[in-house]
Amino acid sequence: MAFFDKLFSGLSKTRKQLDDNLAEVFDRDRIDEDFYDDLEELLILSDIGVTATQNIIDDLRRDEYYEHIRKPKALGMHMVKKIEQIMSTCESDYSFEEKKSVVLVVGVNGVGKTTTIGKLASQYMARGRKVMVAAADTFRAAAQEQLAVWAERSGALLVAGSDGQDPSSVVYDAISSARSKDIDILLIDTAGRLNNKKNLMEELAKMKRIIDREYPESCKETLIVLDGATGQNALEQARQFKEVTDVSGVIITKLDGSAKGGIAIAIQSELQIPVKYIGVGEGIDDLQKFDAKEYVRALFYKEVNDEDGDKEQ
Ligand SMILES: Nc1nc2c(ncn2[C@@H]2O[C@H](COP(=O)(O)OP(=O)(O)OP(=O)(O)O)[C@@H](O)[C@H]2O)c(=O)[nH]1
Ligand SMILES: [Mg+2]
Repeated sequence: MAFFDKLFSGLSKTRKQLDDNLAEVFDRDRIDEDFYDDLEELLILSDIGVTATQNIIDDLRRDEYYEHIRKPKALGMHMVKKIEQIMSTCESDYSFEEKKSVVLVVGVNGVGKTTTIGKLASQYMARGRKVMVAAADTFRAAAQEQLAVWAERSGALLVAGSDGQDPSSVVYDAISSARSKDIDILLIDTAGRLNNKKNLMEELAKMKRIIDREYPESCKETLIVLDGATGQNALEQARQFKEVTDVSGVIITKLDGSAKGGIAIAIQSELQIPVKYIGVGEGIDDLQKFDAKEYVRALFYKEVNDEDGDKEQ
């Protein structure tokens, strides 16, 4: 199945709940307080979140007034366009891919960090970049092996620590190896769980310090991986990681399952961190750069394809 089709079917639950009801609201003949109330409720239910919803509604009220939008349908199309704009990434969001960079991949356990690193490594290798992956998840015994499999599959070099080794020392070793081997992109896999959350966060901060100290001239990227099926929890996780470290991008995985599709919008508007990649499955090609246009098309199918909104019937 093509990437878009997986995304489209993964978001079907959200779309059914959101899009069908939106169609009813946008089909009304006037814009009034009921219209805004109902729209607000629908957006919040789809996991777009209170803050993002509030921003969207405020924007719509302003644009209705200043741009003299009179028809609910026109305002609906306007809303979708706005969301697409909010979600659009810039080219510079991916500039690290073309430089010498260190990418720290963080997130709670089970969200898909190791798998995502494997997919990224494969894709960068296929584009001719020299890639190294570092297994700084020394907490879980199987973690190193799992990354080793991906390294083998992608052809990326692997630096692994021993079980229980200080993760920061693995990072240290990986950086010196990456520098001596002229590696382009170093991807660092981290543990999703330590004995407690405080340790996890402290460990991350320490790894960041090592990267800054040992490889100051590199382009530094911290990507947080979030499971798209966990809705508002994912937002909360992103918030917590953002408190302790500069997160430069978000990766939302598992958008092929019964994902709560609005969560990407919530994260972008509440935390102002761009969603850079999305995952829609376990295969190498099931990770792609986030495409705001496709995402919006998958989520608001009826609003976007008003004339031929029959794909789902
Ligand atoms: N359906 C689906 N499954 C995924 C996706 N990404 C990862 N997974 C699966 O999610 C499970 C957990 O993935 P891991 O990569 O091991 O997650 P992790 O964050 O490294 O987990 P820890 O190392 O325990 O913290 C695996 O079974 C993956 O195959 C995705 O986009 N879609
Ligand atoms: Mg892992």
